[in-house]
Parts: sequence; structure tokens; C-alpha cells
Amino acid sequence: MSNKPTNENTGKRTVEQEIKRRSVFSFSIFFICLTLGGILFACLYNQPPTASGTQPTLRKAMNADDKIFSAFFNKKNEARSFRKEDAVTEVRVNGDIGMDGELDTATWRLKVARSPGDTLVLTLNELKALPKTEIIFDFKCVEGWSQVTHWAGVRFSDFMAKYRLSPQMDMKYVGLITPDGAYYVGNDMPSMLQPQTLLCYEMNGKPLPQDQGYPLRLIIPVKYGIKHLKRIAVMYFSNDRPKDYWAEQGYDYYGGL
Ligand SMILES: Nc1nc2c(c(=O)[nH]1)N[C@H]1C(S)=C(S)[C@@H](COP(=O)(O)O)O[C@H]1N2
Ligand SMILES: [Mo]
Repeated sequence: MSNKPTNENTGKRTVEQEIKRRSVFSFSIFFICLTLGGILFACLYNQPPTASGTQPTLRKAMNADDKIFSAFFNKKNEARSFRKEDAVTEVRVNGDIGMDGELDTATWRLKVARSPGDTLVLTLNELKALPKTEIIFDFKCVEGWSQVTHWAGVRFSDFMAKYRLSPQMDMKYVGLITPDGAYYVGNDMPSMLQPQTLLCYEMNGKPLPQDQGYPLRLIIPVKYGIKHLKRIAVMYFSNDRPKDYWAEQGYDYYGGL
């Protein structure tokens, strides 16, 4: 009589039979999942892209994500601040779109479009005459680097109050554009009015270097670097999302940290 194990007498499966059965079961599940995954991917992939070239279902998920973040956002939301000694002295320069050539403040003006056909025109000295605020925070770029940097300028909320822009404060967004129109961003009003947001004209206690946005840039610590437009020329207000350079390339519009 053979001593090879069988199930003939016991009615139970042998260890080998059990292993085989489980393997067949696992592989079947695996192939079903693989097929369903493939079908789902093909469906998503074959949808016509949105204007920014992104895939519509993923874009919808991003927009839903934006809404959740905006809903949870409140004015108390703030970036951690640091001591002056923590700030780096060699500040990284990143992004030079809309910054061709040297900028001359003899001709530069900040143009604030209060409403269509009504533009407030300001010089750098007029902005410097407003109370000065400093901020030292961890500047974060979506590319994955960050550094603690030190900035000063006029708080956006102080600027709005001083120039009596309260009807504009009730609008949902602020748009900013470089002098040549090549770089442009839109930021939501609650983030702009957050007390750490500056119309910034100094870095490390000195006027902004040309490549860091001289004479005026935005510093908005609750957002990623892409939203900190350098070399501001035009500011406007809107209830619709202002055009935004990186959002057009498919990045998240809100850009919050
Ligand atoms: N005009 C203008 N502003 C800009 C950019 C740009 O290309 N052009 N790049 C943005 C990006 S992606 C980052 S990370 C920061 C970098 O600021 P920094 O050069 O002072 O480090 O500026 C932002 N502001
Ligand atoms: Mo960036």
C-alpha cells in the first residue's frame, strides 16, 4: 500500500491540494482586479482633456479638494514664524517669468484697478509710507525645496484699509500681473487678507534684489511659492478666478500649504 497522502479515505484535501486551490483563487482575484483596473484606466485616459490638458475626472477630484481646503480655511490659519537668526542669507532665486531686463522705479507704478476704468496709480514711496511689517517664515516651492527667509513690506490688509478698498475686499479674488503680462496669479481674498500676507519691498533688511521681484512682490506665507508673484505691476479684484499661470499648466489653483 502506498503511503502517498490522499483524500480518498479522509474526505479532506491534502496540503498540496489546499495550496493549489488557494493559489488558483488568489490568481483569479488578481486577474479580475487587473482587468477592472485596466478598464477604469482606459475609461479615464480616453476622456477628452480639459482646457489645461488635464484629465477631467482627476481635475474634478482636484477641484473638490480645493473646495474642502477653502471651506476649512479661516483667517486664523497662519504660517509658523521664525527668528531672524534662522533666516538664510543666500536666498534661492527660482522662476524668472515676466522678469526680463532691469526694472526702473523712475517709471514703475503699481496700478490698482479698483473697478473697470478706475485705476489707482501708486509709486514705491507711497507704499513705503505705510506701516512696515516683517515676516520670517519657511518659503515652500512645489518643486520640493523650502528655506526660512526674511521679508518686509506693507501688509496687504493695511494697504486695503489705507486706500479704502473695502468694496474690493468683498470680492472673492485678487489678481496680480507682471509689467509684461507674462506671469500672473490669482489668490483668494481670505488668504490675501491673512495678516502675514505682504506687498513686499525688502528682503533681509535691504531693497528686493531685481531677480527676487524688485521693486514689489507678493509674500503670501499660507501658499506655495508659485503664488508669490515677483515684480507686481497690476492688481485687480474679481469674483471669478483670475487667470493663473501655473493653474493653466494643471497645478492646483488654491495652492495652499
Ligand atoms: N514674476 C514671477 N514671479 C514668480 C515666479 C516667476 O517665474 N515669475 N516664480 C514663482 C515660483 S515657482 C517661486 S518658488 C518663487 C521663488 O521666489 P524666489 O526667486 O524669491 O525664491 O517665485 C514665484 N514668483
Ligand atoms: Mo516654485
